[in-house]
Amino acid sequence: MSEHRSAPRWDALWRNVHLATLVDGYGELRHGAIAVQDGRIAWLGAEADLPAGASANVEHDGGGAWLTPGLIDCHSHIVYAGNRSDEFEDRLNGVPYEAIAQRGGGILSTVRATRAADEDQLFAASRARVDAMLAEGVTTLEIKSGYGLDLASERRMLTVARRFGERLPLRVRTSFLGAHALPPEFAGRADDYVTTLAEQWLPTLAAEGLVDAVDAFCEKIAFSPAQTARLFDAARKLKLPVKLHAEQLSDQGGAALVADYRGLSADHLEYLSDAGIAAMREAGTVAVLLPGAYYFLRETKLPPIAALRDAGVPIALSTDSNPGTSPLTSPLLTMNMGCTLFRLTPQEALAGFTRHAAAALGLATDLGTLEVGKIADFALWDIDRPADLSYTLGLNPCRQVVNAGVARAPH
Ligand code: DI6
Ligand code: FE
Repeated sequence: MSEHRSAPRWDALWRNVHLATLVDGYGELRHGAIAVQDGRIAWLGAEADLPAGASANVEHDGGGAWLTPGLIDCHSHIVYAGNRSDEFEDRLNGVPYEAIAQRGGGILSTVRATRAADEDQLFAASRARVDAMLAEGVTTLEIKSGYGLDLASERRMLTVARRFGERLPLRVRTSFLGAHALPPEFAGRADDYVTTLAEQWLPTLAAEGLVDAVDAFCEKIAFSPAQTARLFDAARKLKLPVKLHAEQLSDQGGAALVADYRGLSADHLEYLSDAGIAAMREAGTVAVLLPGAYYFLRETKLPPIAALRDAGVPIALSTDSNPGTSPLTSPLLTMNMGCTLFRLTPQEALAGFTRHAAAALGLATDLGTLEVGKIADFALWDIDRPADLSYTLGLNPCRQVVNAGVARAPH
């Protein structure tokens, strides 16, 4: 029998695009084409090298746009009710922070609003923020719990997060952040609270399929390394990956702790030590930098970016979208902040929202770069070169988004 290669017919094909594959640096491939079969990338290369007679059921003319992997926001607290613009305004009018805290402000005011919202209200309250992400090419979004702080409300937050993944063109990964703050019901009993999280709430919510990873806020004003370790032990028993809010306000050795558990990521990291960097490198733990919180808190201590870079620790960037310290829903503005505030290069900023963000969610085999076999999540941009994505403030050049091979308008 003679070998006969018929011309491929794919599900979908984009021609007339410049590809930034992010495989090696930007991985620029000008005048390219990319084909999709069964939701995954089946072929990519120069358009001139398309196999003879190649065609597709749906053919797109990219109009000379740049096509990147869909953006991945790997750290968000985007599901919550209410907001804290009142506190923001009061503080700028000179009301002391303590006075705001005394009247129940801060995280606990978001907890009250979130507890009071039912599922539909919570979904509606968060919808505009998620839509803003979708408009800027986000195809995968991590969403944390942590404003419920009782079992029913934590469950409701995670259920709403899942609902975003079901109802919108979005892949959602959830993280259980019960260890975000101490709820009033456990005042003065932090160890009991952690026991309740580790032995009851986490196993229950995990059994309900609501938890993809476990996170904690390891800080003087939150949970200690020993308490964090107890929670991580519970995660390990359930075979759930861990990540950590580490070294945001002080050096607690959190990065080394999460690296010890082969954690996916250590996030924030302004006060990260050399020992923490070494541990992360050793474990392959991703550094997730959050310039929005650095900006909004008017922090002055920079994360040790050069040392992370020198050590070869992968650096992801994320919005940290939350009502208290980063009311930010723009990946593109975050990339700009990564460059201006943290001196990342535009290439590092884009890798931080694609390749390394995928690794921070444990999804690197399927997402984050343009490679044959990976899921066909793309964003198309009307830009001259990839650096434009980090360069402008407030412009959104996203022209089309593709989720597993299915194209949609960004907004
Ligand atoms: N670090 C933060 O910056 C936010 N959570 C955390 O662990 C603050 C969240 C808030 O103030 O609502
Ligand atoms: Fe956070």
